[in-house]
Amino acid sequence: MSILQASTISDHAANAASHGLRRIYPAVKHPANPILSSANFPIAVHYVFNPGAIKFGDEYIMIVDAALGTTSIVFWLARSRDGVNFVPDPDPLDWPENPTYPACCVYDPRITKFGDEYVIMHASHSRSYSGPRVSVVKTRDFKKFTRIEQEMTPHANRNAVLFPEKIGGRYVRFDRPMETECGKADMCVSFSDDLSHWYDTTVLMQPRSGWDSHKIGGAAVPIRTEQGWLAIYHGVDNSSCNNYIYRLGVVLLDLEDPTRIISRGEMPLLWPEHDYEFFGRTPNVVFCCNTIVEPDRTVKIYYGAADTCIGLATAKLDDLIELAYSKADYADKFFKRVPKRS
Ligand code: BMA
Repeated sequence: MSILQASTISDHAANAASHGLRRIYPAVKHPANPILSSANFPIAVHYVFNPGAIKFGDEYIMIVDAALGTTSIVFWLARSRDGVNFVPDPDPLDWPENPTYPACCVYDPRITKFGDEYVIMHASHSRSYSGPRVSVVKTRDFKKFTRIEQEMTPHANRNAVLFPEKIGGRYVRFDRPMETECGKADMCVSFSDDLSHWYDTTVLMQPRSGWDSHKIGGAAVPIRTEQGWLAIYHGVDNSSCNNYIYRLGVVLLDLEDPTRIISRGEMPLLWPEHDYEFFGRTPNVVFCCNTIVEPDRTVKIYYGAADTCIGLATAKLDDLIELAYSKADYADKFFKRVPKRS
């Protein structure tokens, strides 16, 4: 075997596990990856990625970004009995129109179960406004979807992720208002009384040096744990000379005050390692919209790979909590030896 054949090298988590380093690399990518790609679809879909995912009845369902030949993205539902083998429905979802913000592209759906309903927050682009905005839709059955009108904001915004319960009597979400599409962007927390008007937007985290140095944003719906809200977020690194690299990491937040960080892991959770994550519509991307927590505290992390296909990784919830306390030990030891320029 040639060491240059990246796709034949097992992923870091699997290698690390065999060396007893599971704590640093807690997520293991599924051997069947990519578990869903455009070839599985009944019509010519070019790319499928960034799925919202949830358990509904006795099925696992994903709502995926499906990029058609016209380059616009539609939402398409795929179903599975085992969480690994997914079959797309015959047609895309019947998504409700937005009269006040007519969308020409929708993407990155995050599904939150809230009581008997499912609330889906996603990004939309409209020809009438510059930059994306957050759209919100609800459903009870994943057949009929109803729009929840949003107050129009001056800034573009996306990566909205609704918490699964009210905190202090208010709805809470992560979001990411942006002044420019490609500038640095912070991950924020906003509040609402009605899911339509969002206020008290507070910067939760900013990019820092390393794997999340350029832009950061919410990824999956936060998980309530005894230690705090465990949130997976994405970080963009622009240190590569010709590209961005998208990775995932974790942060632990106060259960009563989600604007308070208990600990932000310095080590990333998931990053591109394989051909299906390196090559595609957008190279070097892993991007997550939802996880599913199983009764045995295994977390299924569904993720878009290179904006082209869909992967699955699993991790133990307790290892993710531990990752929130991880330190970049080697970098700290190495770089502190380098004297500062006076
Ligand atoms: C983000 C979003 C995602 C996409 C990622 C990488 O800004 O647009 O939908 O997966 O970029 O291209």
